[in-house]
Amino acid sequence: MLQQIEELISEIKNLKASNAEEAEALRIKYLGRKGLIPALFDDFKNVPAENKKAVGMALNTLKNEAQRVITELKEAHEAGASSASGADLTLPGTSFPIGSRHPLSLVRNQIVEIFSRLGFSVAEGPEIEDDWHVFTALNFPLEHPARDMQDTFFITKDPDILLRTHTSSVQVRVMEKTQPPIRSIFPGRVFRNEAISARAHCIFHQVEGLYIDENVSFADLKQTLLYFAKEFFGENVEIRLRPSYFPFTEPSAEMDVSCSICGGKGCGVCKHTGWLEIMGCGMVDPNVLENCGIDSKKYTGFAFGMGIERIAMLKYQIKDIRLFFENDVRFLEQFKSAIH
Ligand code: 2NL
Repeated sequence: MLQQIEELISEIKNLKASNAEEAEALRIKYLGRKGLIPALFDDFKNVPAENKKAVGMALNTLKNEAQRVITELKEAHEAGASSASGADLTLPGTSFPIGSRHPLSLVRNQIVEIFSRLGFSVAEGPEIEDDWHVFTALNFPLEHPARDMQDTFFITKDPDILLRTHTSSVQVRVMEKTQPPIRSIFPGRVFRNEAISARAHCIFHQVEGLYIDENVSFADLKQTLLYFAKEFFGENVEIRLRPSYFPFTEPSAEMDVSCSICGGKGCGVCKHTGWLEIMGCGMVDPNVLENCGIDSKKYTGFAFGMGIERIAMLKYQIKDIRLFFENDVRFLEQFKSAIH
């Protein structure tokens, strides 16, 4: 009987089943109520006393081995293509919705990318500023209306501490730290104490730029901004500069681009002028250079500033600035983009 048990053990070790039904048939054959192994257990009573220990141990090994092998065969088939619940586990999973960049980030990144090709680096600075960096160094006279509480957010009783109203404060910090040549752009969030409407918001974003070196001229300003306009709005865009005024530049100008909607013929978007205003610019006032420790006899420079919201509204034809700050996914989803 011992020999018979040994043969069964090696037979069981080599069992194969190609599906769950075959595995179940094997279970019935070896372990079922009328199976081979229970039959051997029944014969156990006929084993002579002196052999009982050895045969008993062999029988237990046989039973354990049969249970292990047949359970493994069953589990292998249950974990296959069709599970116990009948679900097809080879189907692709449910995909998560992919997020998208905010339109202001897309436009800012595009502006930064265009100027980096011209060798401009990017600099950032604090949103909470002092009077010197936001106004005084930039040639704002003491009585200038921009300093008024109606236009600027002061966050403590101390009138020296305020939220920056433009990113020019970062340019002042860079000029104070570094001698020319300076060629940088300054993207960032700015704050103005304004009533919120479809066209204005108390928080918005700017990109300003600054180029200071020996012999920088108004022609350099014009050529740089023309390059930017063509890269951003397309090769066929035209620009025009209109005289303007800023405390920190002299001379100063506003730059318009030909309306991309009507191609300059006149439409609702450009208010039938054919032109869209996109930024302010000018030659840095010598007083500003001196305030920041730069020799205005040796160096000249140009600067410019644009509102990112305004550019994004023109680019995507967005009619209400408040949409940028509501973060409604139905709005944000419209800017899914493969780049940036
Ligand atoms: C606008 C106009 C402008 C500047 C910003 C600047 C900065 C320094 C010195 C001189 Cl430190 N200028 N920035 C110059 C001209 C215009 O922005 O309409 N921005 C939205």
